[in-house]
Amino acid sequence: MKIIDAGVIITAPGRNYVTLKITTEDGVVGWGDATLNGRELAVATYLRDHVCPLLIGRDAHRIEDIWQYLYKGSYWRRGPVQMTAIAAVDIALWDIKGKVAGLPVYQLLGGAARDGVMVYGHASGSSVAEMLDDVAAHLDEGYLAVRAQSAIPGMDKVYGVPPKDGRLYEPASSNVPQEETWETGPYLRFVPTMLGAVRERFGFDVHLLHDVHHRLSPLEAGRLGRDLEEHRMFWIEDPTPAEDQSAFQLIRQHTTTPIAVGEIFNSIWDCQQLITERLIDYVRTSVSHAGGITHLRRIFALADLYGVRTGSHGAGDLSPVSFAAALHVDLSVPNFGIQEYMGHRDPAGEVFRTGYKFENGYMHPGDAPGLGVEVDEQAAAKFPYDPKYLPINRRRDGSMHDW
Ligand code: CS2
Ligand code: MG
Repeated sequence: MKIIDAGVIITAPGRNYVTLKITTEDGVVGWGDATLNGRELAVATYLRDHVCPLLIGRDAHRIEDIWQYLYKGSYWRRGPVQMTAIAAVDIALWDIKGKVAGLPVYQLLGGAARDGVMVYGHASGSSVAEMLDDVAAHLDEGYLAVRAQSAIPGMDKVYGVPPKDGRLYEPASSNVPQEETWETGPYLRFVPTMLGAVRERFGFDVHLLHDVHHRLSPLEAGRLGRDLEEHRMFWIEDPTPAEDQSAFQLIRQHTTTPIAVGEIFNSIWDCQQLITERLIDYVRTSVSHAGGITHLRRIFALADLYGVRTGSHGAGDLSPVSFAAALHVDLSVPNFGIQEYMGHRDPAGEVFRTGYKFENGYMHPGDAPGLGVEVDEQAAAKFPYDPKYLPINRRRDGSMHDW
């Protein structure tokens, strides 16, 4: 089944998304998510100039061969731009294979290993009271798991908290990187109180998560983990920058609080030591940044060998195409843990027609052939690319810090 066309759609319905469209000689279309928040055009160019021309004439059924062709064939290895581009091709080809087979992608991956995919939502607030009300709202909607983030006294802005003007939280909100000020002390002193307030009001039945977002040293992360042990966290996420995987040995020496890492990883080698030395409890690699369904399944299979469970990234900057693909993988793997579900703001729904459903804290991708998502190209054309950057953090002394 030959590929006769491959093209890139850049659209900004609420935020920027990059989508790959692959068309076969039989007229079957597959969609892939190629969105890399803040660096969208890099992936779009990589696809348009270096990948799409090489796809023409290839057999769309040969997913693994095309994956290897694009990975080994570039000579240069890994990296978020290349692996997001390969991911988009891979996701689109699995979409095509499902449509041709008349089966939802999860059926091609071995079928459902569970009835539904437990998801967690984002609760946040510019105060603890506001955050607690947002947790309550999520529980009322049926969520079983909630991530809690709140403003930190003494800090003007902090990751994960919506602007005070009531706008929804979208980290890439400025056409130049917004500079935020960070100090670790106030954060380390406040977070146990903030998360303790969740336990005090809602008890221990709700799965409670928190995203540290790469901002602590390994020892500070060990300290935070120990201070949170009484709150029985589901996980703390990205406690320290994870390029140095061995740093997590120090965290493990100090705390039993579960750790989740991986949303910024793009290959199995980024997390190989974390998994094989059991330095993490959940691996968060996403289908759209870690080489697609084909590579993500390899990462999750390795994790399964070591008792590490999945916890894929699912922020709003991963498009509904990759969120649907994530649900198909989540449904099929034996070591599923949890799936992040931040949702997608309107008017994204005008562009991406999705089939996945939320019910009582669980989601299901639906049983439409393929991924179950279609892209309305006429609607997409109404929302031109809108250059945006993620913020950066500086310490009070002006030095750069992780955001
Ligand atoms: C966050 C993301 O959802 C998360 O866990 O880490 O919101 C992250 O900040 C964005 O995806 C960056 O684009
Ligand atoms: Mg995160």
